[in-house]
Amino acid sequence: MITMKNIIRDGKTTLRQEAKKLTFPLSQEERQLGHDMMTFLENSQDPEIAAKYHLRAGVGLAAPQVNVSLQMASVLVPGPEDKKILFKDTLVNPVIISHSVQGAALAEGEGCLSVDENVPGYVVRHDRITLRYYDLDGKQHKIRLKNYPAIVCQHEIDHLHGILFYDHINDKQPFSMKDEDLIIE
Ligand code: SB7
Ligand code: NI
Repeated sequence: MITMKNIIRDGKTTLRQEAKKLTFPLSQEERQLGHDMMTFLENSQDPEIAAKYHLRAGVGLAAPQVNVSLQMASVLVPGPEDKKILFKDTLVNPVIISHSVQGAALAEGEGCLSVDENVPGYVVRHDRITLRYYDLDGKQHKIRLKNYPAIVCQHEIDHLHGILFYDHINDKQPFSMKDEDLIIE
């Protein structure tokens, strides 16, 4: 079971490396990692399990965050009414094949399970993306995402390229953005 102990923190080299692409079929170990990352997200969003194991709630987890330098990330975005799920899958070798010109940032900024401090500021990303990825079975998916799920996937894909959310924050004016950029509440 993945817990906070398995999640490496800012300063460790793996977080700043380009992760390796996976080849199919995945090994049993690689598939297990994908399942374990998704289970972590499910556990982290369950108030009782999260309290019991001291898990910080997460909507995504990328393999480099558990010190595995591979292009794999799990995403679990719950909807506004708790029961509905906006997006759930484990992304293997994900690539953003096109995106909107429109930028967007979360009003509250972003956080990261690998960054213990709060770093305030807008993280301006693409509002809409077309994503190509493979699931753990090797099935190819091409999907369009917008708003929050699109932001989360971009945060996770950044991890696969050694980028952390605060790299995008303007350190002189952390809450500056273009008039055109969308703020997602
Ligand atoms: C806010 C939080 C996340 C993504 C986008 C906005 C995910 C936080 C958990 N992670 O550190 C996953 O990499
Ligand atoms: Ni993160």
